[in-house]
Amino acid sequence: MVSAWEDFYAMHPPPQDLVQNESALKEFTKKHLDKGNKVVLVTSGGTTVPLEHNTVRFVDNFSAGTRGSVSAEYFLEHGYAVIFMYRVKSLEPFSRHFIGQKFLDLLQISDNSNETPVITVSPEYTQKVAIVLRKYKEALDQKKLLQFTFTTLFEYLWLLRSACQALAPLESRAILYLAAAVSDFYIPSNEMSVHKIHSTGPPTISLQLVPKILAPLVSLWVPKAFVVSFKLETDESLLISKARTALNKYHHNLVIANMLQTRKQQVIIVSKETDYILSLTNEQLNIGDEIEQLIVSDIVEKHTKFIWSKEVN
Ligand code: PAZ
Repeated sequence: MVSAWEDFYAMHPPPQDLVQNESALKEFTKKHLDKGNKVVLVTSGGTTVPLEHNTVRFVDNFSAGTRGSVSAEYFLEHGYAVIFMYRVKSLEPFSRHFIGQKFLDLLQISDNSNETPVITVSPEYTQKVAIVLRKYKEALDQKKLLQFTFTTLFEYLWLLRSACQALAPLESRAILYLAAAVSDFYIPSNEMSVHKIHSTGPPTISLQLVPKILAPLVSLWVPKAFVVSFKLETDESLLISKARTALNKYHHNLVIANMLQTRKQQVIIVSKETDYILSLTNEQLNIGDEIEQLIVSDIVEKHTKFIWSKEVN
């Protein structure tokens, strides 16, 4: 019998740039495998579910891309090579420090009417820019950061599978850090309106459940990798039980549970054996400390033990 996820891939064609992305992924993972580096796939941002083939309207999933982009920077600091798979226009590592008006506020312009204006970084920001820029250039020089974008659920799932195929040879040296907010419901391609839905009356839209991709991911695509999924809830009483249900069902390594309202200050690390809180105080939050630093240190420690345990056995 064909499983729901196989059906899903059969019914939704791959994005046009997938073949090109697959060769970039293979080249990246091969290089880091040969060098003995550890590689993490970080997924980040929300997927959309289009309501029309010629998409004017879509259903979106909440995520600014903070968790993923900040975590990617900390993984690089720990020596990992990072594949960063993110939603178009969500936050990216390094550039996240300089978005929107903040970027313009960093700059100063000196105008001498006869000459080309000179634009420089204001002295009060030079140190901050230099710190971020150095880390960014180092990641690029060492070819340790590879980025891909998605928008729709379909693009995300195709790219995720290809990334897993490229990561599989790294076995226990690979981490999957699945922080993206992925749609649970979608309209199948063959039921989607081709053109913009008319607004002559209230439309009836019937959504279907997205197949649970963690199942083939853990059992078939990257069975030897260290897999971390995220669970976002708004009802605190469900958080731990939902995280445990996911662990028991998919048999991966960790679930990081977080509440929408407090996600920047507190997460719960849930494993088969235990669960515990990682958190920042209000003071730490106010001075700009980032909870992702705690999360990534914790994961790196667990991943190191995981690799040892696989090498011993
Ligand atoms: O991107 P962000 O920092 O705004 O939010 C991160 C998050 C809450 C989307 C992430 O931590 C998460 O929980 N992702 C999984 C969401 C889910 O349960 O589908």
